[in-house]
Amino acid sequence: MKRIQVIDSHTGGEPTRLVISGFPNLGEGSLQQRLAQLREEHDHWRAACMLEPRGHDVLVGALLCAPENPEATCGVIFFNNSGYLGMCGHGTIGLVASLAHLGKLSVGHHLIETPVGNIAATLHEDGEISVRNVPAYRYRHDVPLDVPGYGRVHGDIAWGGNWFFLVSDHNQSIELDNVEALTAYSWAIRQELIAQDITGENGGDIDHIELFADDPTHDSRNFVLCPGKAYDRSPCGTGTSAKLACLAADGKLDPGQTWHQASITGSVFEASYEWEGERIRPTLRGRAHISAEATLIIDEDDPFAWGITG
Ligand code: PYC
Repeated sequence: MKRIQVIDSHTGGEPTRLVISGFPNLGEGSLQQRLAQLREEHDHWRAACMLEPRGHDVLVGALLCAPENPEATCGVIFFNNSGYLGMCGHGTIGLVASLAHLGKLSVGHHLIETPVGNIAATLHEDGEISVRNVPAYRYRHDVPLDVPGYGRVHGDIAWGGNWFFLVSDHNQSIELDNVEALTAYSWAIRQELIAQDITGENGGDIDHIELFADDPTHDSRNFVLCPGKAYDRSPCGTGTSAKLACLAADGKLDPGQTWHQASITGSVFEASYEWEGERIRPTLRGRAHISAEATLIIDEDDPFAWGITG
């Protein structure tokens, strides 16, 4: 039997499963190299933790790694039911809360390595966590897209640690009772981006679709469809970063000004940015709650030991 030690948490309703131990050794290379090794040689470990019967399509995994830089608190590789994420904002908040729960991290600033660059996280006295994300930017503005069955929409393509297509002219109701329709709509947009070979910079896969609406008490409400077809229950840290990049590019939000991004479930991230050359450096603030301490067991006699795969 193989045993994987995990801590489960949720950030604004979106779950994170932090893998503390039990995965194969990925060596001491860069986080990018270790991600490549995990993807190419050990992907079934991701599947075992993320897919049914142990996981589910909403879950995001975070593999705790020793950092390359001894000054960093840790490294992390994020993944989900369909593959790997560059960065994950809600997942970083979950990572910090989980390490604090284990007594491995204290109030203050922490450098964290990810495959798409270094980030900084702060655990505040009140238990909230800020994440200073990788630099974000808008790559293309107002891209028209004819979506079969729905008609023309326009979206911005922006990087916030993952690639996003951000749409406001959608005529959809961003309410929890409309999630099925929002999922079908956003999936149709994603399929059409693929069909038309519309990508992020250097061919980056636009694997997150983000729809916006007004919100009565916050600056905006979003619906974010993740790569594995589940929607983000939190306001999505990388999606909020992509949104800030667009607001900054349009001159609609000043550096240091606070943006309250609500999710479709009603959870909220507080966000702001600073300019860093042509890009912005977003900071997100939120809170995570611990939901489980567990040992996953992989029994080789179990026909679904490595997950139910399509
Ligand atoms: O918070 O960045 C995020 C995120 C990405 C996918 C799910 N959550």
